[in-house]
Amino acid sequence: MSELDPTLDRAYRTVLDRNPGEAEFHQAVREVLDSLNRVVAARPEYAAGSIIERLCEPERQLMFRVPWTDDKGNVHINRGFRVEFNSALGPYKGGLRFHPTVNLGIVKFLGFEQIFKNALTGLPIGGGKGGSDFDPKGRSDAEIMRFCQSFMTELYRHIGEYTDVPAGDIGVGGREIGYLFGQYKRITNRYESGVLTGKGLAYGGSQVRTEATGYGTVFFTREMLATKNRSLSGRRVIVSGSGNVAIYAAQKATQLGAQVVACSDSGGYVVDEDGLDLDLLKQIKEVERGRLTDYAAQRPNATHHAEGSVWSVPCEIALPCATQNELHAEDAKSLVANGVLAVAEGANMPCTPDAVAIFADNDVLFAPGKAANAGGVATSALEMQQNASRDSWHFSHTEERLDQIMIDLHDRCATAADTFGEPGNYVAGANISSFVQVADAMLALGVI
Ligand code: NDP
Ligand code: 2IT
Repeated sequence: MSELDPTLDRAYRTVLDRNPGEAEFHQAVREVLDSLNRVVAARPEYAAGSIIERLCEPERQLMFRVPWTDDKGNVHINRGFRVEFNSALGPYKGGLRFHPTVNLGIVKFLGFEQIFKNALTGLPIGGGKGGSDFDPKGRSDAEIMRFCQSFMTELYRHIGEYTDVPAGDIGVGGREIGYLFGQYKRITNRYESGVLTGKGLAYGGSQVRTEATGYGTVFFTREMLATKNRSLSGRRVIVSGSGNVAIYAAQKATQLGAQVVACSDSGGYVVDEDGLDLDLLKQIKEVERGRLTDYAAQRPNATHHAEGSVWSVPCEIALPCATQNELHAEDAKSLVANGVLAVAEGANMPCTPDAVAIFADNDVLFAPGKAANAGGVATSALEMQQNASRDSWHFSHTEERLDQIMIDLHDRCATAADTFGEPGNYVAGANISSFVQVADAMLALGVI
């Protein structure tokens, strides 16, 4: 952490005082403010307009009760959230997370990150996030449907294609978006395709949205490596997680000639020196909703490790794609000792600040999540574009659009880093470039 300029320091202290106990939110705010000393010095109008204070206070925060009945007739009460953080650039946009660890601080950290990520895409979307502490693990399809219907029965009044457009995140994929969209349509009596993204291809979804976050992370990694005249071909890669982002990061890395040798879930990790069998992984994770122990049982050369860290396995490219603060300083040290060249965050804030500092000190190429995983929300914006024009694009065209968005996004971060005297620092580049865009829009819109 650097010393903050007095304007930034004041704003940060207000965030700490006003949001007690929200450690992840504090961490996400601090990470952005740490990049902004030179920006606020160069642009005094930001301080004069209290832009930092305004940015750190969500425009609207919603919390609501979600009652639902399980298959045995027991009534459960979960908590639902939607934080509509900033709409300077467009309607609030960001995913819904269903996981027992979800609380207001988690949703605020994710919503805050989303403001800057969405700005980086170059597309007209503001930032928001939501979810619930509901645990989908082990629940039947009927229970998931009832939960989603109850969740939407409150959420529907707050969202809309011009207001707030949710999508998926941890625990929310195509199945959940289908149930949420169905309930929205039923309650409102409107076929408003653009109110949710990540929809199925049969009813207004976009090609490549399922693959987009993982693919985009690998496209960004390819661009970073290219600045050092390197490529992904022949590289040893590790992903963490084995959900939506991890699977499609592994798939694109494999398509570009890399060998993906390990992945993880909350029960441990597998190492498969033959390269992950992605058809098998998809079958287990997407269709059967099984565990990595099932994968290891079906691959003779794969080993499952219930203890320890996936980051102890040697690799040249590390793609953390599971959850926040999953890669610690000790992990970063072992990655560096094993010769890692590049780390790109497919997940949101998976590397702790100490880990990021270790990568920087050792000249490891490092892409922060708000840049590296922006391909998912960017393709959501392409889905909104297709819905608005009542059109649907082919896979290859949509993938080309995503690829170009990630190339431009990489260049935007690299250029901002150069301009502010930090060449190669993608953290600074991503934060500065997106902050300036959002701040200028906020100034233009007046004190609102
Ligand atoms: P999924 O639910 O599809 O998969 C999540 C994966 O991470 C699972 O393998 C899960 O293991 C693991 N995981 C989740 N929480 C924990 C935990 N607390 N400890 C250990 N492992 C955990 O989610 P996604 O792939 O969609 O999301 C992964 C990350 O990517 C998140 O940080 C998300 O915010 C981010 N992201 C997602 C985008 C998207 O479009 N989906 C876009 C941009 C970022 P298990 O099954 O055992 O729980
Ligand atoms: O963190 C993210 O960017 C997402 N979960 C995707 C958000 C979206 O609106 O597609």
